[in-house]
Amino acid sequence: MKVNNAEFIISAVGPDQYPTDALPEIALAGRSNVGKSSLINRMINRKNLARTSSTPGKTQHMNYYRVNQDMYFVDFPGYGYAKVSKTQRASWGKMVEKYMEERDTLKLILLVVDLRHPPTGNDKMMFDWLKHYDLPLCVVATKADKIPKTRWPKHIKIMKQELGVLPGDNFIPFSSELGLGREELWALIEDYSRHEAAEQAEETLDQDGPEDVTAGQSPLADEEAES
Ligand SMILES: Nc1nc2c(ncn2[C@@H]2O[C@H](COP(=O)(O)OP(=O)(O)O)[C@@H](O)[C@H]2O)c(=O)[nH]1
Ligand SMILES: [Mg+2]
Repeated sequence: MKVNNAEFIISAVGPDQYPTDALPEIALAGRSNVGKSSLINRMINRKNLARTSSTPGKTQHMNYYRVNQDMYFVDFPGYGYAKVSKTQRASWGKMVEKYMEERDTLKLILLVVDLRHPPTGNDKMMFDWLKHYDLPLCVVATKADKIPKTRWPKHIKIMKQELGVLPGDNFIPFSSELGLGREELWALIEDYSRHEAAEQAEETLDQDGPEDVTAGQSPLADEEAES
């Protein structure tokens, strides 16, 4: 992907603020401070478009960044952020969950984890939840620059084992600092954006009518953000 242009679009607090132009969306999930904003910045090669901050999570918004006229990154404030009330976390969980289940334009979810450490309970819960709903997923293990490359295999093995990543699941070691994994991740994103778009076009043709947004019910809304 050649990034000619990237811009911040909106900090959405609810579905009525999501863009309506139907461009593919790539969402990032992961705990606060794991490196989601940095990953977006690296993908678009801008130092500070997606705000990186060590005191995140005051507001619980979905930040939309558009790349060229091609797609959006959707940055969620991380889960497991302790300084919000239980009620806030629950309603946040529901918003994210609704988005993930119902958003037609969502093409791929990047579950961002820290390669240095085994996955947290929330990482595992998120992974299980995404798998359960069969959502298109790539685990991105970031901060890889913080461990020597000789130790990557060990860390990758532990991460995959503890999350339950299976052969054939998408898994990319990454470093926002050095740009490691960037090309591989772009290739995957482009692949998912195209592939799914083609499938949807077929479906629309088959149905010969307007698409319906199907509402799913999920029991996990209250638990997603627990830490
Ligand atoms: N060395 C290194 N530091 C990183 C990397 N990604 C993020 N960080 C640092 O980790 C902190 C949190 O990153 P941020 O992107 O704000 O995390 P977010 O809360 O998930 O959006 C910041 O200080 C970043 O500079 C990485 O790949 N390598
Ligand atoms: Mg962030």
